[in-house]
Amino acid sequence: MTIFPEMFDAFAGHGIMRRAVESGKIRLEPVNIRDFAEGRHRVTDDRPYGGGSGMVMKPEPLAAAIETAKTELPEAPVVLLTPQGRRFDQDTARQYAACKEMIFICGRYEGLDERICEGYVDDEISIGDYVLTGGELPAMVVMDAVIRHIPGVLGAADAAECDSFSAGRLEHAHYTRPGVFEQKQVPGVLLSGNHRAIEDWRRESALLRTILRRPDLLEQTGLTEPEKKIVQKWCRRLETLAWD
Ligand code: 4FV
Repeated sequence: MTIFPEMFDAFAGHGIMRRAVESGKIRLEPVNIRDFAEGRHRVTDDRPYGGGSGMVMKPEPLAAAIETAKTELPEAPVVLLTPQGRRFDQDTARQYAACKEMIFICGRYEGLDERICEGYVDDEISIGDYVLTGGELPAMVVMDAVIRHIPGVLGAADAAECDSFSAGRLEHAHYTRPGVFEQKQVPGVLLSGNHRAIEDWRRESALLRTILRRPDLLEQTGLTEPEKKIVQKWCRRLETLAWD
Protein backbone atom coordinates (compact mmCIF):
# COMPACT_ATOMS: atom_id res chain seq x y z
CA MET A 1 0.00 0.00 0.00
CA THR A 2 1.64 3.17 -1.18
CA ILE A 3 0.90 6.47 -2.90
CA PHE A 4 4.02 5.87 -5.07
CA PRO A 5 3.56 2.33 -6.51
CA GLU A 6 6.05 3.01 -9.33
CA MET A 7 8.84 3.10 -6.74
CA PHE A 8 8.61 -0.71 -6.68
CA ASP A 9 9.15 -1.12 -10.41
CA ALA A 10 12.95 -0.89 -10.23
CA PHE A 11 12.98 -2.98 -7.05
CA ALA A 12 11.06 -5.84 -8.68
CA GLY A 13 12.89 -5.45 -11.99
CA HIS A 14 16.42 -6.38 -11.00
CA GLY A 15 18.56 -9.16 -9.50
CA ILE A 16 17.28 -11.87 -7.19
CA MET A 17 13.96 -10.06 -6.66
CA ARG A 18 13.32 -10.01 -10.44
CA ARG A 19 14.22 -13.70 -10.75
CA ALA A 20 11.94 -14.57 -7.84
CA VAL A 21 9.06 -12.67 -9.44
CA GLU A 22 9.67 -14.14 -12.92
CA SER A 23 9.96 -17.69 -11.49
CA GLY A 24 6.62 -17.16 -9.75
CA LYS A 25 8.12 -17.83 -6.32
CA ILE A 26 6.81 -14.46 -5.21
CA ARG A 27 4.20 -11.99 -6.44
CA LEU A 28 4.62 -8.32 -5.66
CA GLU A 29 1.54 -6.14 -6.19
CA PRO A 30 1.93 -2.44 -5.37
CA VAL A 31 -1.50 -0.95 -4.53
CA ASN A 32 -2.04 2.79 -4.99
CA ILE A 33 -3.83 4.11 -1.91
CA ARG A 34 -5.00 7.08 -4.02
CA ASP A 35 -7.19 4.66 -6.00
CA PHE A 36 -9.29 4.33 -2.81
CA ALA A 37 -9.54 8.07 -2.11
CA GLU A 38 -12.80 9.96 -2.63
CA GLY A 39 -13.44 13.20 -4.47
CA ARG A 40 -12.09 14.82 -7.60
CA HIS A 41 -8.66 15.33 -6.07
CA ARG A 42 -8.55 11.89 -4.42
CA VAL A 43 -6.75 13.33 -1.37
CA THR A 44 -5.02 10.82 0.90
CA ASP A 45 -3.80 13.26 3.54
CA ASP A 46 -5.14 16.08 5.69
CA ARG A 47 -4.04 18.55 8.38
CA PRO A 48 -3.45 17.13 11.89
CA TYR A 49 -6.10 17.62 14.55
CA GLY A 50 -4.58 19.77 17.28
CA GLY A 51 -2.55 21.73 14.77
CA GLY A 52 1.19 21.48 14.12
CA SER A 53 3.30 21.00 11.02
CA GLY A 54 2.99 18.36 8.36
CA MET A 55 0.07 16.26 7.18
CA VAL A 56 -1.46 12.95 8.28
CA MET A 57 -2.64 10.10 6.05
CA LYS A 58 -6.46 9.94 6.04
CA PRO A 59 -8.04 6.74 7.46
CA GLU A 60 -10.77 6.15 4.86
CA PRO A 61 -8.61 5.45 1.75
CA LEU A 62 -6.30 3.22 3.81
CA ALA A 63 -9.19 1.28 5.36
CA ALA A 64 -10.78 0.74 1.94
CA ALA A 65 -7.47 -0.35 0.39
CA ILE A 66 -6.71 -2.79 3.24
CA GLU A 67 -10.22 -4.29 3.25
CA THR A 68 -10.02 -4.81 -0.50
CA ALA A 69 -6.64 -6.52 -0.20
CA LYS A 70 -7.83 -8.67 2.71
CA THR A 71 -10.67 -10.03 0.57
CA GLU A 72 -7.97 -11.42 -1.74
CA LEU A 73 -5.39 -12.20 0.98
CA PRO A 74 -7.45 -13.10 4.08
CA GLU A 75 -4.49 -14.67 5.94
CA ALA A 76 -2.06 -11.86 5.22
CA PRO A 77 -0.63 -10.06 8.28
CA VAL A 78 -0.85 -6.26 7.81
CA VAL A 79 2.57 -4.76 8.52
CA LEU A 80 3.08 -1.01 8.97
CA LEU A 81 6.61 0.33 8.43
CA THR A 82 7.15 3.01 11.09
CA PRO A 83 9.90 4.34 13.38
CA GLN A 84 7.51 3.42 16.24
CA GLY A 85 7.73 -0.26 15.30
CA ARG A 86 9.79 -3.10 16.78
CA ARG A 87 13.26 -3.33 15.25
CA PHE A 88 13.47 -5.50 12.14
CA ASP A 89 16.10 -8.29 12.18
CA GLN A 90 17.09 -11.61 10.61
CA ASP A 91 14.82 -13.61 12.92
CA THR A 92 11.81 -11.56 11.85
CA ALA A 93 12.86 -11.96 8.20
CA ARG A 94 12.90 -15.73 8.67
CA GLN A 95 9.49 -15.67 10.41
CA TYR A 96 7.91 -13.54 7.69
CA ALA A 97 9.31 -15.91 5.03
CA ALA A 98 6.97 -18.56 6.42
CA CYS A 99 3.94 -16.39 5.58
CA LYS A 100 2.17 -17.25 2.31
CA GLU A 101 1.02 -13.62 1.87
CA MET A 102 1.71 -10.24 3.47
CA ILE A 103 0.35 -6.69 3.22
CA PHE A 104 2.79 -3.82 3.79
CA ILE A 105 1.60 -0.27 4.51
CA CYS A 106 4.01 2.46 3.42
CA GLY A 107 3.31 5.68 5.28
CA ARG A 108 4.08 9.18 4.04
CA TYR A 109 3.92 12.64 5.65
CA GLU A 110 3.90 12.57 9.45
CA GLY A 111 2.31 9.11 9.40
CA LEU A 112 -1.12 7.45 9.48
CA ASP A 113 -4.30 8.31 11.42
CA GLU A 114 -3.88 6.25 14.62
CA ARG A 115 -7.25 4.58 14.13
CA ILE A 116 -5.75 2.65 11.20
CA CYS A 117 -2.88 1.44 13.36
CA GLU A 118 -5.35 0.36 16.07
CA GLY A 119 -7.95 -1.18 13.79
CA TYR A 120 -6.10 -2.66 10.82
CA VAL A 121 -2.40 -3.19 11.62
CA ASP A 122 -1.08 -6.54 12.94
CA ASP A 123 2.61 -5.66 13.23
CA GLU A 124 4.61 -2.39 13.31
CA ILE A 125 8.21 -2.71 12.06
CA SER A 126 11.07 -0.20 12.13
CA ILE A 127 14.24 -0.64 10.10
CA GLY A 128 16.15 1.79 12.29
CA ASP A 129 16.09 4.83 14.60
CA TYR A 130 15.99 7.51 11.95
CA VAL A 131 13.12 9.23 10.10
CA LEU A 132 12.62 8.70 6.38
CA THR A 133 10.29 10.53 4.00
CA GLY A 134 8.26 7.40 3.33
CA GLY A 135 7.74 3.74 4.21
CA GLU A 136 8.46 2.47 0.69
CA LEU A 137 12.21 1.98 1.19
CA PRO A 138 11.70 0.22 4.55
CA ALA A 139 9.14 -2.06 2.86
CA MET A 140 11.68 -2.92 0.17
CA VAL A 141 14.34 -3.57 2.82
CA VAL A 142 12.03 -5.98 4.63
CA MET A 143 10.91 -7.71 1.42
CA ASP A 144 14.50 -8.08 0.24
CA ALA A 145 15.56 -9.69 3.53
CA VAL A 146 12.48 -11.95 3.61
CA ILE A 147 12.64 -13.38 0.09
CA ARG A 148 16.18 -14.64 0.74
CA HIS A 149 14.62 -17.17 3.12
CA ILE A 150 12.08 -18.43 0.60
CA PRO A 151 13.25 -21.86 -0.65
CA GLY A 152 14.69 -21.70 -4.13
CA VAL A 153 15.03 -17.92 -4.30
CA LEU A 154 18.76 -17.90 -3.55
CA GLY A 155 21.05 -20.08 -5.72
CA ALA A 156 22.56 -22.39 -3.11
CA ALA A 157 19.92 -24.03 -0.94
CA ASP A 158 21.58 -23.09 2.34
CA ALA A 159 22.85 -19.66 1.36
CA ALA A 160 20.49 -17.81 3.68
CA GLU A 161 21.26 -20.15 6.54
CA CYS A 162 24.97 -19.31 6.60
CA ASP A 163 24.19 -15.60 6.48
CA SER A 164 25.45 -12.98 8.87
CA PHE A 165 23.35 -13.02 12.03
CA SER A 166 21.96 -16.48 11.23
CA ALA A 167 24.12 -17.89 13.99
CA GLY A 168 24.28 -14.50 15.72
CA ARG A 169 27.66 -13.86 14.14
CA LEU A 170 28.95 -11.44 11.55
CA GLU A 171 30.07 -13.13 8.36
CA HIS A 172 33.71 -14.17 7.82
CA ALA A 173 35.86 -12.24 5.38
CA HIS A 174 35.40 -13.11 1.70
CA TYR A 175 38.08 -13.27 -1.00
CA THR A 176 38.09 -14.00 -4.76
CA ARG A 177 40.61 -13.83 -7.65
CA PRO A 178 43.24 -12.40 -8.09
CA GLY A 179 45.30 -14.14 -5.36
CA VAL A 180 47.36 -10.94 -4.99
CA PHE A 181 45.77 -7.51 -5.18
CA GLU A 182 47.71 -4.32 -4.44
CA GLN A 183 50.38 -6.50 -2.92
CA LYS A 184 47.82 -8.04 -0.55
CA GLN A 185 47.72 -11.86 -0.50
CA VAL A 186 44.60 -13.98 -0.07
CA PRO A 187 45.03 -15.99 3.20
CA GLY A 188 46.90 -19.18 2.17
CA VAL A 189 44.50 -21.55 3.96
CA LEU A 190 41.76 -20.50 1.51
CA LEU A 191 43.89 -21.76 -1.38
CA SER A 192 44.77 -25.03 0.43
CA GLY A 193 41.72 -27.07 -0.51
CA ASN A 194 41.74 -28.30 3.10
CA HIS A 195 38.03 -27.82 3.83
CA ARG A 196 38.39 -28.52 7.55
CA ALA A 197 41.11 -25.87 7.88
CA ILE A 198 39.08 -23.45 5.73
CA GLU A 199 36.02 -23.97 7.93
CA ASP A 200 38.15 -23.35 11.05
CA TRP A 201 39.61 -20.18 9.50
CA ARG A 202 36.14 -18.90 8.58
CA ARG A 203 34.79 -19.62 12.05
CA GLU A 204 37.70 -17.66 13.58
CA SER A 205 37.28 -14.80 11.09
CA ALA A 206 33.55 -14.54 11.85
CA LEU A 207 34.12 -14.72 15.61
CA LEU A 208 36.91 -12.11 15.72
CA ARG A 209 34.88 -9.70 13.54
CA THR A 210 31.91 -10.20 15.83
CA ILE A 211 34.02 -9.67 18.99
CA LEU A 212 35.59 -6.51 17.57
CA ARG A 213 32.53 -5.00 15.82
CA ARG A 214 29.38 -6.38 17.44
CA PRO A 215 30.16 -7.85 20.87
CA ASP A 216 26.47 -7.29 21.74
CA LEU A 217 25.61 -10.21 19.44
CA LEU A 218 27.73 -12.56 21.58
CA GLU A 219 25.73 -11.66 24.69
CA GLN A 220 22.64 -13.06 22.99
CA THR A 221 24.14 -16.47 22.15
CA GLY A 222 27.29 -17.17 24.22
CA LEU A 223 30.25 -19.04 22.65
CA THR A 224 30.35 -22.54 21.17
CA GLU A 225 33.08 -24.94 22.33
CA PRO A 226 35.22 -24.40 19.20
CA GLU A 227 34.82 -20.64 19.67
CA LYS A 228 35.92 -20.87 23.31
CA LYS A 229 39.13 -22.55 22.06
CA ILE A 230 39.69 -19.66 19.65
CA VAL A 231 39.19 -17.07 22.40
CA GLN A 232 41.51 -18.98 24.76
CA LYS A 233 44.18 -19.03 22.03
CA TRP A 234 43.86 -15.28 21.54
CA CYS A 235 43.87 -14.65 25.31
CA ARG A 236 47.17 -16.51 25.56
CA ARG A 237 48.60 -14.52 22.64
CA LEU A 238 47.44 -11.24 24.13
CA GLU A 239 48.83 -12.15 27.55
CA THR A 240 52.17 -12.96 25.95
CA LEU A 241 52.06 -9.58 24.18
CA ALA A 242 50.98 -7.87 27.36
CA TRP A 243 53.64 -9.41 29.63
CA ASP A 244 56.65 -9.58 27.25
C1 4FV B 1 10.52 4.22 8.99
C2 4FV B 1 11.61 3.68 9.69
C3 4FV B 1 10.31 5.65 8.71
C4 4FV B 1 8.21 8.08 9.11
C5 4FV B 1 7.31 9.13 8.57
C6 4FV B 1 7.67 7.48 6.88
C7 4FV B 1 8.76 7.39 7.90
C8 4FV B 1 7.01 8.79 7.14
N1 4FV B 1 9.72 3.22 8.64
N2 4FV B 1 11.43 2.32 9.72
N3 4FV B 1 12.67 4.30 10.22
N4 4FV B 1 9.09 6.00 8.19
O1 4FV B 1 11.18 6.49 8.98
O2 4FV B 1 10.30 2.09 9.09
O3 4FV B 1 5.62 8.63 7.01
